[in-house]
Amino acid sequence: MRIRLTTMKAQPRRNEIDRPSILGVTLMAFCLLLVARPARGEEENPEHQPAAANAPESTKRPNVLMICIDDLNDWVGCLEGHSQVQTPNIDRLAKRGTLFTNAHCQAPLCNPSRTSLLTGLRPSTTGVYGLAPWMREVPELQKTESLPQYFAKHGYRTAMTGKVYHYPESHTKHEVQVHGPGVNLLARPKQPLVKTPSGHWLVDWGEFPHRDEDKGDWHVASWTVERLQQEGAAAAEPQRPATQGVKNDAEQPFFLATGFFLPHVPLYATNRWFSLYPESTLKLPPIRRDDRDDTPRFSWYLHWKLPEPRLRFLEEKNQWKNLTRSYLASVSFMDSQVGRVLDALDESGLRDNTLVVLWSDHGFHLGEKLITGKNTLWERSTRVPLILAGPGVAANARCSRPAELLDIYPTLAEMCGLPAREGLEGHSLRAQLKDAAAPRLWPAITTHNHDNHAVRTEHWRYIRYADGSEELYDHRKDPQEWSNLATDARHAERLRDLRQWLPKVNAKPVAGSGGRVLTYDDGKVTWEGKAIGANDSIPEL
Ligand SMILES: [Ca+2]
Repeated sequence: MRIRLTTMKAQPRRNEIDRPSILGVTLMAFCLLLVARPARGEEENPEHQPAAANAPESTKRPNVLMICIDDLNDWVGCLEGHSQVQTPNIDRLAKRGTLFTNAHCQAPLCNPSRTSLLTGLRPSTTGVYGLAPWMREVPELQKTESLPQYFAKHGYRTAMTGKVYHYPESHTKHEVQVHGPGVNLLARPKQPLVKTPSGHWLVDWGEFPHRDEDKGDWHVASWTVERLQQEGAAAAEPQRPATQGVKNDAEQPFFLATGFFLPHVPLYATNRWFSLYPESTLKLPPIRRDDRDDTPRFSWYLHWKLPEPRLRFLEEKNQWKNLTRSYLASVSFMDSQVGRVLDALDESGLRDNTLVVLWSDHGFHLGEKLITGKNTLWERSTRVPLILAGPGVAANARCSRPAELLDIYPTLAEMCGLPAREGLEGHSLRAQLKDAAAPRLWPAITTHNHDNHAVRTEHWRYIRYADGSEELYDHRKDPQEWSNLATDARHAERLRDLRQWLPKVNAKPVAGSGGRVLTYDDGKVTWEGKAIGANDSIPEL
């Protein structure tokens, strides 16, 4: 048993989820091998895995519609991250599929998160931690088959629009066969609505009169809707000539990725969306003023100086409610665009043979832990919506097992009957898509910059920073992660267990790294190329 477990990608053998004995762990692992792993002979010899071996019940390979969202935390109705948020469309997708309620990003920042999801590799393996570089500039990643490329290799027709990768079409032209419109904010006020300390043009929010039809995400949704209409028409009309890569060919299903930019800043929305969240009854996220008293100083280094302001600025300038409303309004607008896409899928007649996956690249703080933005290893930055629906997926199911965005690549490949791709670091969620209660061995691991990691199990979050400082939170008693238990001797054994999950590979930042890059070498901390002294005061705004 030990030998077999050791062959499982050298992951730690022990799982602390319910503090089981070694025997319990062994049994659990054995069950997992039965449930989730192919027989040993098949595992070691890819020749024994025909393309259709894991195909869904239908012999036809499903289409894939991947809906990607930027900076959306768990403020969606079905995840209950904010009691007032209105996202009827994401909620209806969750109802007709499986919602992962404990899903986490691999990095709390766009470029490393998306690079990880699309290559199937951890940030600690790629060495991509910052907003730069573009992944194809990294020699080791130049030939890596990305998720859409792998689908194209196996006969899928691939297309994307909006923000799927962090980089624009000038960089991504070899990633898919057909490109729709990229990221474009379009409707913007002439002057910023809020004067923030950084003055960064993206960091702005507020109600601003414009037409929803003039927003970039509207255009992205429109292109996707049109594409789905064309696919539906082609499927209904076998003799129709192929245009723009759209054709009726059962051997060539489509892989269509559509990426929404909101609720990424700037958070501009019209009165229609603001009026959903009246200021008089608005609930602000719960915070504790002393929350950072028991977090290591190193936790501040992860977001030492961001364009996103601290809570203190929001309070001093009376902007906390406005930012919260702007975020909620933008979430609801974005949700309405998801709704247009889902409606088009329903109307295309392709719904029953299309696997839909919806994810966000990371979360977002709105005052929690005294900051706004991302770039932390806490729940608010790492927890994301992850929903799958369609053929082979249980409907109206909620899975609380830890899941990673990294799991999307192997999951989609398996659900579509593609051969298992070697070298992926995630694990297929197929067992949980059939039965949300199916056991799962692995925790979710989030990494921010070199050698800072969070390990999330069903009930615990463990954080270890590069200088060795640690945090531990019990989610059954402390869902806001207010009380750091890492120094409590009663948890020593749990900490030992959790440390075993930390990635064994910790690549240094690749050449060309930039944009929110933190390094820690020989006790010296450097943020974006500038040294931070051990006694430097923490930036307050
Ligand atoms: Ca605290």
